[in-house]
Amino acid sequence: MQNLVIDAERLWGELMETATIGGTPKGGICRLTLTDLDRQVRDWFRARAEALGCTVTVDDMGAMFARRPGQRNDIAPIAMGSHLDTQPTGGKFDGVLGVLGALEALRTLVQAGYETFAPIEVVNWTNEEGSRFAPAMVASGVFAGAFTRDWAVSREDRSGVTFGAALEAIGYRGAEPCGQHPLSAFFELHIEQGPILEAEKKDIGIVTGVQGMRWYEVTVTGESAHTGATPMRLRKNALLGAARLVERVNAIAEAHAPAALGAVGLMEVRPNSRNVVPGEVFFCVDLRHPDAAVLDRLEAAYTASLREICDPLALSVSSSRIWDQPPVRFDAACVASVRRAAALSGLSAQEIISGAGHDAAYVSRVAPTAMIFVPCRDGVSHNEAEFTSREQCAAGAQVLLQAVLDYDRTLAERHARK
Ligand code: HGY
Ligand code: MN
Ligand code: MN
Repeated sequence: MQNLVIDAERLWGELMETATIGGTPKGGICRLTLTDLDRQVRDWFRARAEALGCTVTVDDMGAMFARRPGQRNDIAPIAMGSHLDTQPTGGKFDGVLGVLGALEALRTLVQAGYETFAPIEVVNWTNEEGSRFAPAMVASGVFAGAFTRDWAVSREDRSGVTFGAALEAIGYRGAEPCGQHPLSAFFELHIEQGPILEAEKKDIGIVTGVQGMRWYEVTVTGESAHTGATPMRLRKNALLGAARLVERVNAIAEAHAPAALGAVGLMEVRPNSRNVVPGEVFFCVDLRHPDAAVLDRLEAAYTASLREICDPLALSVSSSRIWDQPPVRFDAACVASVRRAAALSGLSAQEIISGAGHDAAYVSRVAPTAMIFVPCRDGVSHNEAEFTSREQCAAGAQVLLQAVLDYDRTLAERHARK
C-alpha cells in the first residue's frame, strides 16, 4: 500500500481556523450544539467535504455524512468522525480533532488518487456534548436505537427551546431518517481528555471500550424566606440540602475509588437572590464506572442519600435518571486495525478504556467500532486551556487513516472469499 501520509500543517491550520467559530478570549471555544455558531461550522465542514468531491447527506437528527465512493459502492461505507459542538468553555480539540482529522485522512486519499474498496464517510454527530440538550450523544444514540427520535427532538434546553426547534432553526434537519444509514465500520479519533497517555509517555491510545455513565436530574424544594428575618430553626433551605447532596455524591465516588467518578456540574438556585433563603435548587448528577454492577451500587447509595439528607431539613426531593449508557467493549477487528496502524506509523501505543463518553459508544451497537486517542496536555479537557500539539494531532490523524485503510483491506479480503 502506498505510504500515504496526512498533511500535519493543513490539519493544524483547519483546527485553528475552525477554532475561531465561537472562539473565546481565553483561547477556547463556546460553540453549543444547534446554535448559529454550530451552523457556521457545519457549513464550513460541508463546503470542505464537497470541495473534495464528497456528497454530503444529513439525517433528521442533523448528523452529517460526507461520502467518497470506493470500488464497491453497494457495500456500506467505512466511516470516521466525531462531533463539532463544544462545551460552553470547551477546548479547540474535543470532537473537532475527530472530524477534521477524518477530513484530512479523506483528503489524503483524494490527493493520492487512492481508491478504497468500500466507500469512505466522514461523520459529524449532533449534540455529542449534552451540554445544551441532555443527555449527551443524542444523535448517535438515536442512530443506534438507544433513544427514539421523538424523545430526542423533544429534549429542552434550560430556556425551554426544544432540540427539534433548534435543529430546524439552523436548517440542518435532513431528510434521511436517523439510523437508516448502514456502516461497515466506524473509527473515531479523539483526545484522551485524561492524564494516562501523557503520564505513560505514549503517542496513541488503542481504545478498547468506554466506561458506563449515568445522569440524574434532581430538584430539591424548600421554602423561600428572608435571610434576615427567618430564624435558622424555621428555615427550609433547599441550597443547604443540595450542598450536602453534592458532598455525598463526591463521598460515594471516593468510597469506590479509584475507578468510580461522581460530580455535579450544573446547578440552578432559585430565586438566586442575595437575601433570599433558596426555595428550590435544580442540579444534575453524573456517575461513572467501567463496571455496570458497581454503577448499580453507586446509584443505590446515591438514591438512599436523597431522603436521608433532605428529610431532616424539611425539604422534598425528586430525582430522575435521564441517561444510562452501559459500559462498551469495542469490536476486536477494529481494535486490531488501530493496533496495526499505530505500529505501521511507528508510534508508541497502549490499550485504554475511555472515561469520557463518545459517539463511538453508541455507534458500536450497530457497526463494528473502535477509537484512537491522542494525549492532551496535563490531561485537561472541557476547559479552554485544553491543548494537544500539532505533532500529536497529526499522529492521531495518521493512525486514523491507516486504521481505515487496514480495515478496508480486511473487508476486501472478506468479500474476495465469498
Ligand atoms: O459526557 C461526556 O463524557 C462527553 O463529553 N459527552
Ligand atoms: Mn468529545
Ligand atoms: Mn466533550
